[in-house]
Amino acid sequence: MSSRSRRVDRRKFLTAAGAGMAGLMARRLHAAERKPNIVVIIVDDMGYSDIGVHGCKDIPTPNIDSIAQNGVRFTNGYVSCPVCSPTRAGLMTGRYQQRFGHEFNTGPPPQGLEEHVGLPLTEVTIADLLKAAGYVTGAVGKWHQGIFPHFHPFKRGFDEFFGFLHGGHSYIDPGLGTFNPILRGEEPVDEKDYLTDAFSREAVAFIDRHGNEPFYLYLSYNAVHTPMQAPQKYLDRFPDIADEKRRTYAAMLSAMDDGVGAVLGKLREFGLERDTLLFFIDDNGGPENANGSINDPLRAGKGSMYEGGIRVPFMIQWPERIPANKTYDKPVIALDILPTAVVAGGGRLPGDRVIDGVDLLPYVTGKKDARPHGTLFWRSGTNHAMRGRDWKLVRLGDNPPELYDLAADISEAADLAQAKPNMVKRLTGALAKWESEMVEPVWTRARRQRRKN
Ligand SMILES: [Ca+2]
Repeated sequence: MSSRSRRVDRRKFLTAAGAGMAGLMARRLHAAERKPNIVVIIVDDMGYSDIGVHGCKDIPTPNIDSIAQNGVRFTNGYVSCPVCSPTRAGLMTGRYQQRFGHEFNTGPPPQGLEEHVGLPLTEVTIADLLKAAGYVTGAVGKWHQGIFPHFHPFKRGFDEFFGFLHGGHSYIDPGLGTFNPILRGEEPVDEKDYLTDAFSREAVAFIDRHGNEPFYLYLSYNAVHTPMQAPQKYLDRFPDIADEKRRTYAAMLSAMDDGVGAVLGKLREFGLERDTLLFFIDDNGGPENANGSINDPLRAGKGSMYEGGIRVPFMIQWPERIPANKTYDKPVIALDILPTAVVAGGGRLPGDRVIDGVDLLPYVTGKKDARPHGTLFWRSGTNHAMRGRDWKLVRLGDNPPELYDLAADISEAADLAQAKPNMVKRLTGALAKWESEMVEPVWTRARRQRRKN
């Protein structure tokens, strides 16, 4: 919140206090002066239609759904990559990750290249910016931004960390392990709880420790990524799902939804819910064959440039400032989380680099009516996509470009490239211009240099 909007709010509250509600208003005045807490919940490989508010019938997700009911759900919400690590790099920096070469998943990195494979050290993270604005910062869960010590969350703006550094982890008896241990800070711990429950426990404990100061909590569940593992108590919730993979997926998702509920419950218990800006997002579409997820009505899934890879469940709540139970239909992207959070938290956006995301608050509150983004771009090696208003260009390797009208054809069933050559040309030109600002993927460059030496 800017100091100006704080002053405005304060005047409002003082006026209202004069009307004889001194006690309540004193409490709300305190709320208005306080920086909002910021919580980002990111989940892994969940299907687009696997939550209640997206029409799921076989897996109840009351807690995730409650975020949409208490806030705004984005119906055209995107991530900047159809796989895990680059999406997180974009989210953490507010920038297209191709600007700094974080174009591909991190590995496990080849031996000898570990120090190159991770979120480049030139980048400033949302945690760096919120920490500078006076926040205590904590990361819980999957990191996937590099395993070398200089990529550790402690070096990227976080005061606290509980989780693992690689891209995935077993859930049952996650234990000590040497390859990819569960860490508290930098120390391996012998975790015994089901991993999703452990992350929920740690997220709640973080709020418990820091409820009296502005905090930023980044809660990164690896659920519902493979391996498919769930304890009996969650499996028992789904006796009617016959398919074993889908049943395990449902159990894993249900455990994660419980965790979202525990976080929301703790915020309510402390009276912090109204003053907490909370984002919920999925890091890419579901890999339907691998984990039993469903992306209907979107085409394809994880790894794909079709909507099933990149359009995801995405919602935001902040009862103090954002209306409840609304949908927002203009395209937005995970890159918007950083500027939205940093502006809300009274922080400063870096002035020395392009920030591709925009502050969503004026859009979701109706102050701005324009589209937050006229164009959006995706690139993963030789696969490309771009969205210009409702037109979507897809270019996969050397195949001819495809064109879809997302307003009429969310499933990308009818390729209109032949019928609309001028639109293909226009979008291809915009994509080329965007690409001219991007750099070579870092780990490709590192591998090439190693081969030379
Ligand atoms: Ca993922």
